[in-house]
Parts: sequence; C-alpha cells; structure tokens
Amino acid sequence: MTSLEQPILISFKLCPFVQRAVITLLHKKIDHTIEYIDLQKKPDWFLEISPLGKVPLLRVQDHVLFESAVINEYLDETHGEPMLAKDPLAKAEQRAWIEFSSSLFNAQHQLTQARREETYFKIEEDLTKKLAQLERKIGSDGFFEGKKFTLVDSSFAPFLMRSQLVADNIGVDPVSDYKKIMKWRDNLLSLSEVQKSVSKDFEDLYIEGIFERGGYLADQ
Ligand SMILES: N[C@@H](CCC(=O)N[C@@H](CS)C(=O)NCC(=O)O)C(=O)O
Repeated sequence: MTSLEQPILISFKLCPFVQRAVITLLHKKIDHTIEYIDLQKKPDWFLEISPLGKVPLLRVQDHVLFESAVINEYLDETHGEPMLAKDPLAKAEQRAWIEFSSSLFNAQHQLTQARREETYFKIEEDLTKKLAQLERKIGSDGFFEGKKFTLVDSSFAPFLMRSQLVADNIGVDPVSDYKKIMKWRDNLLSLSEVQKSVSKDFEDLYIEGIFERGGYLADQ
C-alpha cells in the first residue's frame, strides 16, 4: 500500500472502540494516519460520512468503514497473520466474546459517570458478574486463549488498560478478585502495540475526566 492509499482512522483520544482498531493497526504494522475529531463538536464532513455519528471510522480509498469490530476484521483479513480462528465455530465464539467486551466498555464508562452510591454499586454488581464469566472463560497463558494475540485480545485491552489506570490513580479495582484476568491484564499492558495505542497524555485525560465529572468513583 503506498502512502497515498494509507487507511485513515477517524478517532477520538478517549474512545476505547477507537483504541481497539489502533491496537490492531499497530500489531499488524499497517501504515496508517490518525485524524482526531472533537465529539462535542462533530465536524460537518464527519457527520456526512459517519452513518451513526460515531468513531471510529476507517477511510479506505473511497470507502468508509464503521463499527470497530468490523474495522478490525477488515484489517485482519487484508494484512498479515490471521487474528481470528479459521474454524467457523471457534471464530463465531471469538466474535461473541468481542461483542461481550463492548458491554464491559459500557459498564466501565457508566461507573465513571454514576453520581449516586446506589447507582454505582448496581453497575459494579453487573460488571462483577461479567468479570466472573470472563474469568471462567479465559486461559491462563496471558492471552484470551492459548499463547496467541487475537482480535479478542485487542478488543478487551482498552477495558483492561482503563481498569489499571483507575486502580493506580483512584485505588478501585474490580478486576483484582480475578487472578486470570489480572495476569492477562499484566501481559497485554506490557505489549508495545497496547502501550502505544493511546496518546502520551491519555492517562491524564482519562483520570482528569473522571474527577471533572465528580461522580461517586471520584470520591473514593
Ligand atoms: N459500536 C461502536 C461504538 C462506537 C462508539 O460508541 N463511539 C463513541 C465514542 S467512544 C462515539 O463516537 N460517540 C459519539 C456519539 O454517540 O455521539 C463501535 O464498536 O465502533
């Protein structure tokens, strides 16, 4: 692919769905350009090309791809070693867990937004149930399954990174009860494609955002 044909990822610095695609781009060493937009002030050109008004978008030649899981599958199918199973049943299961990871993003985001203690603990209870299911499913070798980094790993990594930042900065860590997830988190966060998938000011932006919102989590 020449530089003129490089895919362009339309992004927002704090978005975990964008980060998934960046991890895959870096893991596969795909030349790309990132263009940030302000989601509070979506530019007209973005609204024209984004069917749901959401990031990420991947511009490939004259095409616009949306939905992070679809973008990741496109990147996977067009570059390098496959990051999903060949077997249809195994692949369907991986896709299902990728969908599951999105529900963790949503619960994690809601935890940072909750104002009332009661609301916070309701969301935390739901998140904890999901983490218990994940703990039962994942392997013990530092990846979702086996010793290979797959699209399931790139899909969960943004959740795991944010949970580590909240643990480090606020001292709250719903993941700490789950040994396999902890090991998985340590392993994924040590990988350069995961570390480089966010901007240098990401930690400050993410944590400041939580304090600025002033919800229950910020008071812990
Ligand atoms: N299912 C979508 C979710 C993308 C998403 O929710 N993006 C958020 C930012 S993290 C967004 O663009 N929100 C803007 C809006 O809803 O107006 C995906 O996987 O790409």
